[in-house]
Amino acid sequence: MHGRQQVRFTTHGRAQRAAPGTTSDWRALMPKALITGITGQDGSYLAEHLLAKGYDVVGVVRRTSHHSYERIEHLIPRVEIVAADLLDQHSLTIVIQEAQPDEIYNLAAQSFVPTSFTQPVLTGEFTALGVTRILEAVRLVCPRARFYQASSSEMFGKVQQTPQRETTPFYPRSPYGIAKLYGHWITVNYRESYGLYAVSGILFNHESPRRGMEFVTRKVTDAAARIKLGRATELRMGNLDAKRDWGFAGDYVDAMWRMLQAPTPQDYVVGTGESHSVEELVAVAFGHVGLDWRKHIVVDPKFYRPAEVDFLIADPARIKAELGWTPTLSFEQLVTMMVDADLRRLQAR
Ligand code: NDP
Ligand code: GDR
Repeated sequence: MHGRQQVRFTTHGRAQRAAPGTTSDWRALMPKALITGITGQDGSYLAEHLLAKGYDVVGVVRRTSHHSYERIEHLIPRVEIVAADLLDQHSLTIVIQEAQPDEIYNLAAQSFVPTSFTQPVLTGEFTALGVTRILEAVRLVCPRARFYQASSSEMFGKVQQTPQRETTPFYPRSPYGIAKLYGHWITVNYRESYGLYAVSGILFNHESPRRGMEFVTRKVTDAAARIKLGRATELRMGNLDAKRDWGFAGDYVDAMWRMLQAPTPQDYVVGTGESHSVEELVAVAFGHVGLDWRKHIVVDPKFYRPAEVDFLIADPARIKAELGWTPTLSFEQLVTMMVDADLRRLQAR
C-alpha cells in the first residue's frame, strides 16, 4: 500500500509541482484531501484520521448564519475551511479547482431518513444531484483526484438477499435511499464513462458520541444518561423491532481511506456482520446505567416511518479480504461507550 502511494504521489500528485530540495517541497509532498460534510459525524473522524496520516485537509462547509463546527473545533486551524454548497455547481468547481486535492471524500448529504419523507425534493437535490455536481467539477478541473462517494445500506431497503453484499440487488424504501442510489450509480457511471478513480462505500449504520441526536443510537444513549441523572423520565420512540448492523464511525472512516488506496477503483460493503434490534439497543444502553428500559420507553406512532427498513446485516467479507479492514468495537462496547460519553457531557454542564 505504501509503495503504491509513493508511485501515486510521484505520478499524479503534488510532488510533480514541487521544486526538489526546497523546504516547501516537504509540504508539497504531503497528500491533500478535500472533505465535503466535514462538520458532520464522519467528516470529523475522517479529518482526524487523515491529519494523523500527514495529509493536508481541506474541509468544505456551507454558509449558515452561525457555524456548526462543534465536531471539528479541535482540528482548526490544522484543517483549511472553504465554503461551497452541494446546491451550487460553481462553488464546488471553484473549491476543487483551487485545492487540487489528491483525494475527495463526498460525505455531505441530507442524511436523516425521516426528513427525506417530509423534504423529498431537497433530499434529492442534496443527496442525489449534489453528487453529480461534484463529479462534474472533478471531471472538469481535477480528473486525477480519487473520489469517494458515501453510499448507504439504505439502498438495500426491503432486502432481496441476506446478508447484503456488493452483488445484492437494491430496493430502497425512502426518498433518502433512492437519492443515495442515484449517487451510487452516477459514481459508477463517471468511473466507467470518463475513467475517473471514483468509488462508493456502501456503509451500514455507524455511530459514535458525535452522532446527531436525532438518530436512534444517540437518542437512546442521551436519554439513558439523562434519566439516570434525574433530568428526564421517559423516552418516546418508534419501531423497536427494526434491526440494524451498527458499528463505530471511527472504524468506518478508515474503510473509506483504504478504498481510495486500492490499486483499482472498486465499491465495497462496510459493516460488522452482526445485527441487533432497536429493543436490544435500548436494553444495553439502559441496562448499562442500571435502569429497566420498560419503565421509561413509550412507543409513539409519530416516530414510525411511512415505509420501514426492517432488517439489515452486512457481509463485509470482500473488504476484509482485499483491504484488510476490520471493525474494532463490538455492539455492546459501542453502546456503552456512547452512554458513558453522554453521562460525562451532561455531568459537565
Ligand atoms: P451528518 O448528517 O452527520 O453530516 C452531513 C454533513 O453534510 C454535514 O457536514 C452537513 O453540513 C453537510 N451538508 C448537508 N447539506 C449540505 C449542503 N447542501 N452543502 C454542503 N454540505 C452539506 O452525516 P454522517 O457524518 O453521519 O454521514 C456522512 C455521509 O455518509 C452522509 O452522506 C450520509 O448520508 C452517509 N452515510 C452515513 C451513514 C451513517 O451511519 N452515519 C451510513 C451510510 C452512509 P451542516 O453541518 O452544515 O449541516
Ligand atoms: P437509519 O438510522 O434510518 O438506519 O439511517 P436511524 O438511527 O434514524 O434509525 C434506525 C432505526 O431505528 C428505528 N427507530 C428510530 N429511529 C429514530 N431516528 N428515532 C426513533 O425514535 C426511533 N425509534 C425506532 C427506525 O425506524 C430505524 O429502523 C442511518 C442514517 O445515518 C443514514 O444516513 C444512513 O445512510 C443509514 O443509517 C445507513
